[in-house]
Amino acid sequence: MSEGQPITPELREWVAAQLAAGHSVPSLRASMRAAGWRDEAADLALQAIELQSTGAVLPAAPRPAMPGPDLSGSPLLVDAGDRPVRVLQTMQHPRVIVFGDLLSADECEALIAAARQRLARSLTVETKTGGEALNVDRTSDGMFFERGENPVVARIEQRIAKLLKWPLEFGEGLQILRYAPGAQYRPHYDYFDPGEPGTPTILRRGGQRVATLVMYLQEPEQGGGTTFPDVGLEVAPQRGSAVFFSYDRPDPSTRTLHGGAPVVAGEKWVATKWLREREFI
Ligand code: PD2
Ligand code: ZN
Repeated sequence: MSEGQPITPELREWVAAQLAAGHSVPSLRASMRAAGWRDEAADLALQAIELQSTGAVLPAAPRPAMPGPDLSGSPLLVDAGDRPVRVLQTMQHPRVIVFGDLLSADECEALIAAARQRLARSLTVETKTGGEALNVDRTSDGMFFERGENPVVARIEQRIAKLLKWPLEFGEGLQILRYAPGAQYRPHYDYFDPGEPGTPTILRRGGQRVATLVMYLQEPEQGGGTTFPDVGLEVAPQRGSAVFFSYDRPDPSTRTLHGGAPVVAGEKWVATKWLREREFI
């Protein structure tokens, strides 16, 4: 069990009362999650209480601890439900996976067409205040789709959930970014800085970000790679491909510092899906 979430007598009583009232273990787990418990800690606490009181063992939560495909056996293709996706490159630390053939050319076009009229100069989430602000480190234009907003968005979100083995409901809406020549996204972390005063407000909705998937919708003629400066990695922005990376704690030790290199010629378009630790409503 994680530190700071001990099995108190009150918790034991609450669990006993809920079970006696006929509530299921999954519903208890959901309530504990809503109250800020991490799933793994909630499962361990529920299991410990159940074991102590009845000797029975609860079924483990089916969800793995972190998003990401099962790459045991080093498959070249991963089943993403409606489409096999290529595994082009992997790195352990930071955890980075480059996927090929994640999106069709038609899907890339459809996302760009639906986003184009709604672009505005990109804002970034301000952990100082919990709001959003213009950021000189990010010179792209962007917009957000609602989750499931149109059939193409919904289909791609289902594919991502299956590929990364992470519930669709734990994902933020898709973000679309367009980089004109000279535009870039300077190196940053995608998690919310725990030391900033606005972060607790942001975390109330879905908890921390734990992974990022950047999908390339249109490749520029030159520049625009996604860089990981700590490890000297640069991913080429090839249409239909994507780079996935995950971070199991909001800390630079994850080595997930990353940026969008300046576009030198042409226009780069991406779609970003951020995954949270809990349901993002
Ligand atoms: O467009 C990119 O390559 C990029 C780089 C870094 C996108 C993001 N971060 C992001 O959307 O967070
Ligand atoms: Zn980023």
